[in-house]
Amino acid sequence: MRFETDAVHAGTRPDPTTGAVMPPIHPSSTFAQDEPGVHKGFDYSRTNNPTRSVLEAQIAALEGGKFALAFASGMAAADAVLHLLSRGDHVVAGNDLYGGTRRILTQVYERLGIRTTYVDARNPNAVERAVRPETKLAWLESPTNPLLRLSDLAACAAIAHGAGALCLADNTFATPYLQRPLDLGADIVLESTTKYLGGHSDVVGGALAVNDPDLRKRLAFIQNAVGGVPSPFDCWLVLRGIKTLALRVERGCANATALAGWLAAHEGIRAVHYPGLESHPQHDLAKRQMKLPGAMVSFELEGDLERAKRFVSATRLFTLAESLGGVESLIEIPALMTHASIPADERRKAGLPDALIRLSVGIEAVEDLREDLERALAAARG
Ligand code: P1T
Repeated sequence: MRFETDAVHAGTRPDPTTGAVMPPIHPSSTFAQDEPGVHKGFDYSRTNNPTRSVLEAQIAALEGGKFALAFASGMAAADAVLHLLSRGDHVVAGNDLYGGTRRILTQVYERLGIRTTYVDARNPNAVERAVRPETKLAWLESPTNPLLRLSDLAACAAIAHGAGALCLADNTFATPYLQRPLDLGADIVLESTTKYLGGHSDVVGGALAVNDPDLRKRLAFIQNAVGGVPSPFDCWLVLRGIKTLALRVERGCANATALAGWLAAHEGIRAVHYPGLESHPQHDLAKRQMKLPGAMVSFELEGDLERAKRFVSATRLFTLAESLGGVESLIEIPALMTHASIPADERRKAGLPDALIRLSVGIEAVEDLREDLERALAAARG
């Protein structure tokens, strides 16, 4: 089936006992067994749960993967992948990543003897140069958070495989509607389902999608052994969100395209980062790799950090908040909020300006969003 149809139907069918059209929420923590070890496929909800199974089947279908596993957050999903590694193993990661991803790599796994080299992953050669004999994983975000840089996922996956390493693509900014990294050669796709898949800023969750049955088995072992699983109710919220994913992302992209173009032409704006703009250095790659350029935009105002702070505090429709991917528009300053856990010199090395402003463009009327930004620009100037 096509994506929009899968988003509504994959993994679900009317409940055989009641005819319920929507999948039931199964809060049961445990399941009756006929004899010890003989059951209907479920024994304990950390290991598996019927509502979670529906979500996992749904996400696997959307990513074009054979399997998916759901987690309590995007970071719990990331943690499960990093648990595949052992002391002495090495990771090559993009240098523009969600701050929490950088934090778990440097402040949790580095301490356990797993080293990460950060590279400008816009350039596949930089990924290749950083590979060592002990490299086991390439960790990419495309587009990146918050600078909206792209990685050529097919080229980077080929480099990782050449080195005997796995390639992970964090697909949170793109969503499976715009980009399917497994089709491009990635071994693991990570989604923070908190964002576009959930879509309504009312749930925290994460997911991994893979094709290789052995990799699925190893990750499912970690999922059960470590236990970072989502509640059945949270699974159901994500399932409900997914049904409208294509519609929401389509509208968010249209709004973001309009706002990015408008900002780029506006006086007092130093730079706009949006893969849909022809001025974006990787616009051609965006067209090749993504169905649409996404609904995240970042930009820099002329002036200092104080001016940027005045601006983000002056919007009324754009809520000043972390996170992204909900129906409502959000605004933030990554260096002070989502990426504050990255030391200032590391942020500078990665080219992340302190005064960068990030928008998560929602599905509201674009004229209202534009007027809100215009008003806030005037307020920040004054
Ligand atoms: O917040 P959580 O569901 O644990 O997901 C973590 C995560 C992973 N990957 C990317 C690309 C992300 O952007 C995030 C979370 N990001 C934010 C909260 C943010 O505002 O950028």
